[in-house]
Amino acid sequence: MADTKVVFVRPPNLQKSGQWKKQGVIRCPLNIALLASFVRERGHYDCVLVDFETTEVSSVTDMAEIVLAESPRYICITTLTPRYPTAVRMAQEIKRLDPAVTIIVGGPHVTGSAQTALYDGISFGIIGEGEEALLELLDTLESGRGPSNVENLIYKDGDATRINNMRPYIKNLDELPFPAWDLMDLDDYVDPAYFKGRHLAVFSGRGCPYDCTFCASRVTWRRKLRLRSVENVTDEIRHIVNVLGVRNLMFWDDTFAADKKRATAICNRIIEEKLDISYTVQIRADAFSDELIEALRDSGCAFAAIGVESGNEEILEKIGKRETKSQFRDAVRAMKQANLPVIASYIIGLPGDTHETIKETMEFALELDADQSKFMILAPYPGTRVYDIAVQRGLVDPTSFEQMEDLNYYDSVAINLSEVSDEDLIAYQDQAYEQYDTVNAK
Ligand code: B12
Ligand code: SF4
Repeated sequence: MADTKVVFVRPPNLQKSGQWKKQGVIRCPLNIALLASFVRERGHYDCVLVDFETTEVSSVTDMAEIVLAESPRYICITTLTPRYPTAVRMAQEIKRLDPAVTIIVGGPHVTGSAQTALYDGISFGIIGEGEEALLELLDTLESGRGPSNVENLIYKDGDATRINNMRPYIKNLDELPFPAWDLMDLDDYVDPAYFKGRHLAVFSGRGCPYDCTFCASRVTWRRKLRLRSVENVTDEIRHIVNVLGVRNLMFWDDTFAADKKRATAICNRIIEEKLDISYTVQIRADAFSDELIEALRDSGCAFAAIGVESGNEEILEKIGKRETKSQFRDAVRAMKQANLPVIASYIIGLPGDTHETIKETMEFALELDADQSKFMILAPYPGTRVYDIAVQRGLVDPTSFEQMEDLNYYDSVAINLSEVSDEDLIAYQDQAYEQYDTVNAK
């Protein structure tokens, strides 16, 4: 299929705010780099990546023209909820300019709102894990067969949206090819707050067995945890350092130390092989041990991010966090003692949050005194349990572009499940950002 062009697109973040934007942070599009790599290796498709986070565009016509300049047969768009309206508008403009192309969408937003995701102009959606489903869809379409049997596919049948069965998850993640970083300019990906020079991302495992009510991990990964081997992860790091010349990395696992032994082993391999990298991880506070903290620090961990979420025990219980304030205290104390920088994140506006509980959260942040603290306003994303609460309360309009764009954590309240007004939630966030040294740690 070397002559069949597939263009992968990350729509821009057109949001008025966003902490990373204020700081000039651009993260790499790991998911489309993985998808492109997979269909290129297994299907020999000719793949191109267009990242509108790194390309200046002022209109959807600009975007459509840039994508169509690549002469694609298939256009694959990755989707986060706040960017979905732009993705749809771009898809419709592309179809207006070139009705012959096939537009496929996938990613957390489509997976969480499969029933409503297929707007005019979008031919197909893929839900859940994308690699095998996308390859099968492309192969099926290329061979002229109808795609209605492709697992994980969503498609239109007249006015109805059909959602096909889910395929099993990929058993052995070590078999995935490394991301197709050769398809992009690595100098574009910067984060001056954390790294000097460019940075890339690695995932060493998919999914999280926990079930926090606000978290969208369950939407795509269904609480199944799959881990790559220490060997395979180290191979990828070695490739990034030695072949791509990048030494700054972010591990984008939902929770890096889901298996403490494996996490420690990865750190020890980085040390043994003298890979000399600087990297970041997200870890549950209850996963830390002295051994892991030392291994993280000695292998170049620039910071470890923990989700504290609330300073009120009852709320912690209600959101299914399964961690207590004393566990957060212990973790932060141990990290500080070991000189491992820690970032703690908090959510304002959780279900049941009152002025008192929000103040408790802010006081707890002061008490923990992490190296950095960040405060997000609750955004119930499709497929999460807080989204179900919002649906039950009649607060969701699944086709409202305005609501999707406002599901953004910062400076906006799209759906309020707390006992506090929208204005007050935003005021608390502003106050928190004035009071604490904050940064977007995602
Ligand atoms: C890195 C990251 C970011 C980066 C880059 C994300 C990107 N893709 O561009 C940045 C900083 C930009 C970011 C921003 C946000 N993020 Co974010 N982010 C992540 C994180 C940590 C890793 C993403 C990743 O690469 N995962 C690994 C890949 C392999 O998984 P994946 O992206 O889901 O892709 C697979 C499938 O979804 C599918 N797929 C994906 N795209 C496509 C496209 C096609 C065509 C097909 C067929 C398949 C397909 O195939 C892939 C491989 O199997 C995830 C958590 C996580 N661990 O996944 C959150 C996550 C994706 N983010 C999330 C959120 C909420 C946000 C924000 C909305 C939050 C905010 N701060 O406002 C913002 C977006 C703001 C905006 N206005 O646009 C949610 C998603 C919720 C949602 N419905 O959108 C997640 C899941 C976190 C969570 N657990 O709740 N994020
Ligand atoms: S917030 Fe963290 S621990 Fe909770 S479900 Fe999401 S990834 Fe897992």
